[in-house]
Amino acid sequence: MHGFKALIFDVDGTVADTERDGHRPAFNAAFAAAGLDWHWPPELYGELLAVAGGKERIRYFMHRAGIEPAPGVDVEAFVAGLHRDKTAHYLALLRQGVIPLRPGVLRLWREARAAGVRLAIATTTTPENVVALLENAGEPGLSGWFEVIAAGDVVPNKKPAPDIFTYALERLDLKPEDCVAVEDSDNGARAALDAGIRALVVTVNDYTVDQDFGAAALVVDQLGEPDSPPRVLAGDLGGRSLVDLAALDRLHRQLHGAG
Ligand code: XBP
Ligand code: MG
Repeated sequence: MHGFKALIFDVDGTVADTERDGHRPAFNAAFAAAGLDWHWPPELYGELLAVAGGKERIRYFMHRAGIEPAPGVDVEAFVAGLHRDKTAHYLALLRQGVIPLRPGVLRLWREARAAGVRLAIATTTTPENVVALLENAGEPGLSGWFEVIAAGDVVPNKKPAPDIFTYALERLDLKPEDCVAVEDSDNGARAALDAGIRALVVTVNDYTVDQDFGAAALVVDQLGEPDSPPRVLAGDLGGRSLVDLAALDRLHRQLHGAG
């Protein structure tokens, strides 16, 4: 029996490294198809990741670059159209099965399922992107493992606002202290912490490694597999060799008592 009842996972950057070789080329393909000369190379994209959400990121780019919509063009509709096309390109990429899950993700989900720990998603990206990523990850029916997929525009404010975590907690009918969150970015960490989830694990990636994760309980470079243990950047694994339910339970108990 564990002190927590559910794991709530972010998707982009946490479940898989989707940004540089997934979302980014999909944005560029949509720009090219629309006849725009915009192009987001990997480094610029890292800067644009400061803003979560594809539509929000396009608007942020336009603002930064001083790009005005053509006269008579409704900017909301223009951005929404571009983003719809970007999603189509991204889904096509996912269906090629070229974006694997990060190390330890499936291992931890399997362990959670076996132990009766509930699984949920809290992400900024669109729900169809989440389902496609999971269904092309090599484990048939994987998206069905998740009781709640809280995604995209179901809440008014994207991360770092806490809204998507609060929404996931409501759908799970759980309190923040019943859950462990797994994130990869400063925006995501703030969202989880501001939703009241203190048992927060951050698995950094190349885009986020130098960010500030506030009061995150544990920061690692990956969840880890038996043959590739994680590097611990903050906090500790309590003698465990990877991020497993026992390590999370210890961390949760330190924050919340015996529960
Ligand atoms: C993920 C994002 C998303 C993706 C693009 O943030 O910021 O915007 O980059 O997704 P997080 P969409 O991992 O913090 O949830 O284009 O579908 O919005
Ligand atoms: Mg993320």
